[in-house]
Amino acid sequence: MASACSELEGAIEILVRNFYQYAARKGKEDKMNKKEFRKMVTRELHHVLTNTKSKEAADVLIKSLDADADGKISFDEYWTLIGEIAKTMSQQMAMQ
Ligand SMILES: [Ca+2]
Ligand SMILES: [Ca+2]
Repeated sequence: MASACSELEGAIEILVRNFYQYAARKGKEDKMNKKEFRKMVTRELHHVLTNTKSKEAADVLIKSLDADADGKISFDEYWTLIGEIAKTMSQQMAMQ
């Protein structure tokens, strides 16, 4: 895939890989528990999200994303966060 991969395809792959990289650390490999999610947010999203080091802020974020209320972040729920971040970036670009 590598050589035939466009920049956009590579970017999508990174987004997908990023989820599994953190989700696979403990327990269910296809779900991020609170700890895994906090680690991901702190390490990967500290430029676009505020308060990433705050446990409380992360818990609020998890609650707002956790559509099925199982206390864990599935890939779909993670994708909602990516979509929200992308939307914010798009609005910022439109204003420039
Ligand atoms: Ca997990
Ligand atoms: Ca969930």
